[in-house]
Amino acid sequence: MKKILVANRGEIALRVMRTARRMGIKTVAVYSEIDRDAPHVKFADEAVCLGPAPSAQSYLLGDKIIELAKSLNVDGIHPGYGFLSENAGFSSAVEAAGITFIGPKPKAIEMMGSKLAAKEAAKAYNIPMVPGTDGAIADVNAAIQTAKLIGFPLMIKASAGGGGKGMRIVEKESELKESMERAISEATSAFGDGSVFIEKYVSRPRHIEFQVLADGHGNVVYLFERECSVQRRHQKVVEEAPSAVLTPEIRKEMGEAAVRVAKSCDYLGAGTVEFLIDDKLNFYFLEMNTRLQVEHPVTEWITGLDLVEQQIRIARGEQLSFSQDDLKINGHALELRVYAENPLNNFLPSVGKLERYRIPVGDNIRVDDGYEEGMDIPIYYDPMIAKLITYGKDREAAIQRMIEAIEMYEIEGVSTTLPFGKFVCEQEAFRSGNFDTGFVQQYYSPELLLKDVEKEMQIAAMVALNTHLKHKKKLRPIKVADSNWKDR
Ligand code: MV4
Repeated sequence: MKKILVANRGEIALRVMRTARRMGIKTVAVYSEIDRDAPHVKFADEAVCLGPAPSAQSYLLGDKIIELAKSLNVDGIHPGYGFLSENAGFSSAVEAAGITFIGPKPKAIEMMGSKLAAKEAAKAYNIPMVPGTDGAIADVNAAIQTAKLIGFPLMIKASAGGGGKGMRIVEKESELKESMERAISEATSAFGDGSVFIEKYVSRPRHIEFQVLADGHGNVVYLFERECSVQRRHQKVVEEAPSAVLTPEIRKEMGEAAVRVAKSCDYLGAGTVEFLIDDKLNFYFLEMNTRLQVEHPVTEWITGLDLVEQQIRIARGEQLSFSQDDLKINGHALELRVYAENPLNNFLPSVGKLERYRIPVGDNIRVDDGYEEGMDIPIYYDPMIAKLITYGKDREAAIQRMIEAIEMYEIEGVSTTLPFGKFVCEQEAFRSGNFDTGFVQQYYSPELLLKDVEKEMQIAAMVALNTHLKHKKKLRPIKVADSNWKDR
């Protein structure tokens, strides 16, 4: 593989190209008109404009990207995350054009894109799943029968949904009919597929996902877990590896289940198997994400592996160069997603210009970003500015380093989730490790954050006043009589 096209933008495009360059592979960037001066465009060996800013006219134009790749003699296409990354049609068109798709085969993407197909495949591999219906339920009467078996509360989920889209909780039988009808009609309009199914509702679960790697020679390993329970409306905010609650025994059980999920769809490359885990540490397979995930750096830090390098090696047909027994967890890593959003105003996107932008530097700090000082954060894409990742010998040290790194990070011109990240790191519930997906709802309020911010502003004002008073003494103006300046 001599030349790779990265079909993405921002931090992930840059991150993929850095590894490619290190491996001696040439890079091609694609970009929209608004990203003309973006770092990923400047970094690449070659760059081609796709079209206007809206993704439907640029980053989602799969056929145009493939045509470009052919004309530039590209050997492989890396899709990053989002955009075309989990589009089976794209992956299959790439391969049909004689180019390597750096990711799984279309069949696996398609299977795991359907929650029902995923559960069906997993069933044969002895993977724990939440009790519920085996197939789609269309009929309210069938739903009532199922509900009687599994009990309330329950969840209706869209088969084509995922990441929290197309889900609803049903507390009691009287709500079931209307919820079913709504879920089906929503799924039909949102995904063009009205299939829904029912599961028992697991209350206040933790969200723990396992990273897997599968090569084309039958080797599949797990690179341990990421704890992603600190979420806001299904948007992850803080992720960490390893989880504070897994015992070595449960970790092994879950990891081996994740490997079986990968085998059930003949997986290739880097993938993530999501589990729900309840307060008794029972775990249930939820879904598999067939892409490199935003939060992959925490796994890289605790395993010492470069996941993009692994993806490229696997795509080139190489065997994994290590086995499960070679893999060990080393230390603890934390990631904060730095969004251009205002945590004091309902996390509304705060787009605008990065008037000042200075990243924290030092040991045990990694920043993956795709912006520079002076750039605008466009309204057209995800408002994530950067990922701030810290490392420590243990969880406590990683959290402490995160707080220090947040304090060193200077961003002016837009509001960000940096103060929110610090707030999370300082909560007793977070520090103890004893939290679940209800964390943000339970502990966060803009009023509490405002108190923090005001306290800091007061301290800053006091420091400024103190400095001023100290200097005032030294800078007392000299008497006019001592001056050499003469009035004329
Ligand atoms: C659930 C659940 C409780 N019970 N399924 C949300 C994202 C999607 N991947 C699945 N999700 C959930 N499925 C059952 N049977 C609770 C959630 C859920 C959740 C899961 C992970 C992370 C955050 C969450 C927030 C609310 C609900």
